[in-house]
Amino acid sequence: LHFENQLRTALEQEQFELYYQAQVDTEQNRIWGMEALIRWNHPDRGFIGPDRFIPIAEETDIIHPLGAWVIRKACQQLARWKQATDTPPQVSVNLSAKQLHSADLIDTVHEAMETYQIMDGELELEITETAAMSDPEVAINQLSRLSELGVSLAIDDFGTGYSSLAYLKKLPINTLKLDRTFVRDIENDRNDAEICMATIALAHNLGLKVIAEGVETQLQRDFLAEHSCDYLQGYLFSRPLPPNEAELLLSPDG
Ligand code: G
Ligand code: G
Ligand code: MN
Ligand code: NA
Repeated sequence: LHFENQLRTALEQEQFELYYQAQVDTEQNRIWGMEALIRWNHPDRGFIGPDRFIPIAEETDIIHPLGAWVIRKACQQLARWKQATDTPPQVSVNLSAKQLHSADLIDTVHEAMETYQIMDGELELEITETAAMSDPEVAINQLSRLSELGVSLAIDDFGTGYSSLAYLKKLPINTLKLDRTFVRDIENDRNDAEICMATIALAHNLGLKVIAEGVETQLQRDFLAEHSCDYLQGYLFSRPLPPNEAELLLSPDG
């Protein structure tokens, strides 16, 4: 309960911040997207990562106001980058399962897009396989409505859940995010390499783009480039950065 109250206070006092991690185009090596990743700048304890408070926010329903704050903040940042740079990225936002199944989600996204003049394809929402699989009818309905708003949709942590191909085909998604556990040992583990290749082929056959997560080495990059992975994300390119530092990456000489 103590922690729950602290989360509420944190939201009121704007103790949360969005960091941004670059997603680069594999061929051109240019920034194509920025993933928003939340941090809690706690007055006593310093920065706290989302793994430590998102699950509690979900259990306590704080995820609804918190998630809405993330969506608005990311759209505000995107509007700023559209003004400040010639080559603005798309911005992607992580959604929790509870948010995806919430009746307010569509209005929240719609309002933020109107307020900040966000156009088709400029905002992407990431949902995990597990979130997309729980209560599929609701999920399909919500995703379709988001898609109609012009939001791009990505399946996060792909390969770690249980989504079937038959089901995936029904979803109006644009992108698969290949989970970083498969990328990590791509050079040494034959099975992981096969999974990466198969996922890329599967995605392309379904008309989807692929982003590989957790790319840390040049060898991983080369393997993924050779196997036509569309986009890459990971420490090799950039860590998650505060907005002003992320913006420096967006300028042509940055
Ligand atoms: O940034 P980091 O690697 O510590 O993120 C850890 C986890 O927290 C990831 O699974 C990421 O998807 C999740 N996460 C980061 N920001 C958000 C957010 O704004 N909302 C939700 N629901 N999850 C987030
Ligand atoms: O589940 P999701 O993909 O949203 O998680 C994003 C998380 O992955 C963030 O916490 C981010 O800090 C972390 N991350 C991003 N790039 C790398 C990387 O190259 N290696 C590792 N180990 N983690 C990464
Ligand atoms: Mn993500
Ligand atoms: Na992920």
